[in-house]
Amino acid sequence: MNLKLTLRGAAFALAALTSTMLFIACNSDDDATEAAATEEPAASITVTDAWARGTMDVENPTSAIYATIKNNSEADHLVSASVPAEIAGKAETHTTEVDGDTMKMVHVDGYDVPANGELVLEPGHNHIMLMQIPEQLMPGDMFTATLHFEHAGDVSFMVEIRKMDGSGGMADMSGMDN
Ligand SMILES: [Cu+2]
Repeated sequence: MNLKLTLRGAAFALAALTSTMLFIACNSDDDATEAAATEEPAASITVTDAWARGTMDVENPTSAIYATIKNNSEADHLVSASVPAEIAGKAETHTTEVDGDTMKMVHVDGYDVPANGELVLEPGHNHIMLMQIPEQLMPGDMFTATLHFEHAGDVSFMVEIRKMDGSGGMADMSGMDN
């Protein structure tokens, strides 16, 4: 009898938990849609020349997003970035530091974007690091990424996957070993 009660209690708790989770999921979806709809007309931030390194034939692939971010408003801060789960499980704001004669990447707390200025994400400097990549990123493919700004909110844009050296074609794979 005790067991029956416990099972019923557990089932009830599970049902309650499931409905709470559904509610949260729906709620955050709505928020995202609203934010995108209200943020877009202002266009205080524009993202151009966005590309990511292809990962062809690499074990434990990583990649990075590079782009030019123009700010047509007051000073802002790029807080974080996100990409679809099928592209990468993790997107981090990184910079590259020179340590003696080696270069290393460090996770930074986002980047300042000057008023009416620009922030350039480029190889060897600031970049959005992509990790936990489930499938190789093939040059020529595209995906949508979103940058989260302190003031401008969410800005989504298309990212083109290119070869390691940033060119578009697939013939030259000479950049693979760095
Ligand atoms: Cu990195």
